[in-house]
Amino acid sequence: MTSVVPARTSAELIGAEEPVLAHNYHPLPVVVSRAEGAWVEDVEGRRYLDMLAGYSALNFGHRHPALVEAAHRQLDRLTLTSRAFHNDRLAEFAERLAALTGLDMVLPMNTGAEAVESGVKVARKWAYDVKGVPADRATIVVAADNFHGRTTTIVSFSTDEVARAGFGPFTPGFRVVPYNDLAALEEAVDETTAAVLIEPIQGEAGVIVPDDGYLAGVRELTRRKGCLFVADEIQSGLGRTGRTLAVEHESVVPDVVLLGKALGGGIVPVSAVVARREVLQVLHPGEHGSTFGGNPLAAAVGTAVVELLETGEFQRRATELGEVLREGLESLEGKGVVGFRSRGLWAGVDVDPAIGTGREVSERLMREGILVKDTHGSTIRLAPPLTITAEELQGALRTLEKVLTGAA
Ligand code: IF1
Repeated sequence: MTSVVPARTSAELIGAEEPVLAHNYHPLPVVVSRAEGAWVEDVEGRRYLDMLAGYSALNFGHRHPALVEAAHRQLDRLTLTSRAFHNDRLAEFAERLAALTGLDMVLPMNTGAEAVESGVKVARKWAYDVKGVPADRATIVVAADNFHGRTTTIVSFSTDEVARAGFGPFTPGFRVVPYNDLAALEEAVDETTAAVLIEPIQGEAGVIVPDDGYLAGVRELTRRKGCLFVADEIQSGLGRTGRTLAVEHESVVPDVVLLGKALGGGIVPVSAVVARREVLQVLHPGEHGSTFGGNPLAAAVGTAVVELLETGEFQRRATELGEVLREGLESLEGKGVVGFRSRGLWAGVDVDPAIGTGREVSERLMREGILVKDTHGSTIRLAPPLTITAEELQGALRTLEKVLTGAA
C-alpha cells in the first residue's frame, strides 16, 4: 500500500526538488500536472497555453488521442523484447518511416543525442568502408552555434562554452565552420571528410533560417566532394516548418536524416537515423545497438506518428498558421520586437533588451498564461503544438504584445 502523501502545492513541490534533484535546469516556477492539446494545467489548476511544446517534441499536442490509443493498445500486448528477438511492430515502423522521408533504411534509437551519436558512427564507418578514408582519419564538418545534444562527443563539437566547460577531454575529428557559409564549407571539406552535419534551421541558436540556396548548396557540395550530407531534423522535422522535413523547403534529399522528439509523439522517446541503403548497410550484427532502440511500444507510437504525418494535415496547418504567426510578429516589430526569424509554426523572436531578458519576458508571459522558453540573451522561441487553433495563436500574440508594451 503506497503511503498517501497529502497533495503538495506548487511551491512545496519546487522546494522538495531542491535538495534531491540535480540543478541542471532553471525551470520557470510552474508545476504542470495535467495537459491536453495545446494547454497545460498546474497543480493549483491554473491553465497555460504551451508555446514551447517540449522543444518540438509535442508537435501533435499533449496526449493526441490517436497516439494515446496506439500506446494503450500496445501496453496491453507487448512493450519490450530487446533486439535479441524480432517484434511484430518494427517492420511496419521502419517501412513507413523510410517512405515518409524518401530514404531507404532505418536505425531505430531512443533520444535525439543517440540518433546524432549513431549518425556520427555510421558516417565514420561509411568513410572507412565505402569512401576509403584511412583508419581513424575521418573528419566531420559541423556549424558554429550548433546544437545536437549533450553527450561528451556531441559537446566536443559545440561552440557553446557553457555546454562544454568541465566535460573534457573531447572527441577529435570535427571541424567547425560558420553556419550559412558555403565558401567556408568548401574549404573545410576534403578527402578525409565523412560528412557535413548541420541543422537545416538552427534551433537553440535562435531559430536561424539559412539563406535560400544554402541547403541546396550543401547538397551539391557534399555530392561533388564525395561526402555525406547529414541533416539533423530532430527539432526542425516532422511538420514543424510546414513540411515533413525542413530540407523540403529547398527540395533537398540528404544522405542521412536524424529524427527524434516528435517521432515519439510526446509519449515515449523515439529517435532514428534514416538513410540511403549504401550508408546504413555499413552496420553489421554486433557493431551497434541499444537496449530500447526499436522496442515495440516505441515502434507502435512511432508508426501512429508517421500515420498522422502521412495525411499532410499537420504540415498544412503549420504552413497556414505559420502565416498568422509571421504576420503577428511583423506587426510587433517596433513594439518591443527588434527582429525575428520564422518558418512554419516556429519562430525565434528577438526582444528589445531594454524590455528585459528572454527569461524575464518568459516569466511575464507565464504570469499571463503563456509558456515559452528563452534561448539566449533576449531571444525567445515560439514553437506551439501544430494542433493549436488560429484563435489560440492570435490570443498568444495579443498577450505577447501586452507584455512587450507593458500593458500586462
Ligand atoms: C536540453 C536545447 C532545443 C536538438 C537537435 C539533437 C538534440 C536536440 C537539433 C538532442 C535537443 C533539446 C535538448 C534539451 C532542450 C532542447 C533544445 F535548448 F537544448 F537546444 F530544442 F533547442 N538535435 N534539443 O534540438 O536530442 O537528446 O535531447 O533528445 O538539453 O535542455 P535529445
